[in-house]
Amino acid sequence: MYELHSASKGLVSHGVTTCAGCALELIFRNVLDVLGEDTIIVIPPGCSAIFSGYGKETAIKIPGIQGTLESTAAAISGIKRGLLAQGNTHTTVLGFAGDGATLDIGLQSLSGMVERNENVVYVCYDNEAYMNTGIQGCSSTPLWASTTTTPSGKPTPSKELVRILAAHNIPYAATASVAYLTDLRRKVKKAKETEGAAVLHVQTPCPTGWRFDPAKTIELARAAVETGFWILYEFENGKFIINKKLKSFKPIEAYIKGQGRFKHLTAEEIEKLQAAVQQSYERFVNSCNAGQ
Ligand SMILES: Cc1ncc(C[n+]2csc(CCOP(=O)(O)OP(=O)(O)O)c2C)c(N)n1
Ligand code: SF4
Ligand SMILES: [Mg+2]
Repeated sequence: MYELHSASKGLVSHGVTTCAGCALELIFRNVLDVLGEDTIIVIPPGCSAIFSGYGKETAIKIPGIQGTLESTAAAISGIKRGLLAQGNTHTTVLGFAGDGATLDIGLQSLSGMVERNENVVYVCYDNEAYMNTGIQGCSSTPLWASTTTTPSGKPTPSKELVRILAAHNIPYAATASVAYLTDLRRKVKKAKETEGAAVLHVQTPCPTGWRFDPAKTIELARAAVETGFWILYEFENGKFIINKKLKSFKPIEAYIKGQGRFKHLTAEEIEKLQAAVQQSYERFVNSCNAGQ
């Protein structure tokens, strides 16, 4: 177990605007706690922007701006270059963006940031849809999950951010989960210490969009890992490292039951989903073993 550092305990205020049970708050607090107050943050539109505040009010006690949905990676690159031009090599520049802002609308900007190997930290909190604007499906929405634009289930699987970035030969990228906070904090520290671009992809259970009991956030995040639905891994020095290898898979029901977005699935579809999740996990492990 760990405690938030007393020195930075106050970087996020106590009253915040997320829905009850939202994993975003936990991620925000832990990321800022590890990075510390010598950090500048850029946030695009989305739930994190509402979290960070509006008008003259803010929940975050570090300098930052709200940018556009497509340009977080470009904005943090520019801020970092500006600081370096002033001789400031110590300030961490952080992009904190949703999945729509990262995997869809901001992917081009992120690709450029990694290709240039900017010395910044980018965290994608992934609640698996455009939540802030009404739960529209996006490329991170999982196979067969229901959203307002895919009411009978999304017909395609989600993109794999870390693997896309590995194809850019990024110095450091990793997935993380709120059910494994020690692991998440270790990865944030590593990202901060990386010379060059570092990106974290954090699954972010969203009680409102996924339609589950807000008391179950951590339980659900853990079930995502134990069923093979969300794989905890890192890409470093050109190699993948799986942080939590599964000896057996928990039945997928442990993850999807209790989530309204999957409740339309028949028993046969649940079986197919189980098979798809396992296949995808095994393909990933095999590709790691083959050093790909
Ligand atoms: C180019 C552009 N298209 C659409 C919007 C409207 N918009 C604002 S927030 C948002 C949702 C962003 O989704 P995501 O990045 O996943 O964050 P979340 O709301 O899920 O936290 C959208 C579509 C916008 N601001 N800019
Ligand atoms: S919609 Fe989801 S991600 Fe957004 S604040 Fe509510 S619970 Fe959190
Ligand atoms: Mg989202």
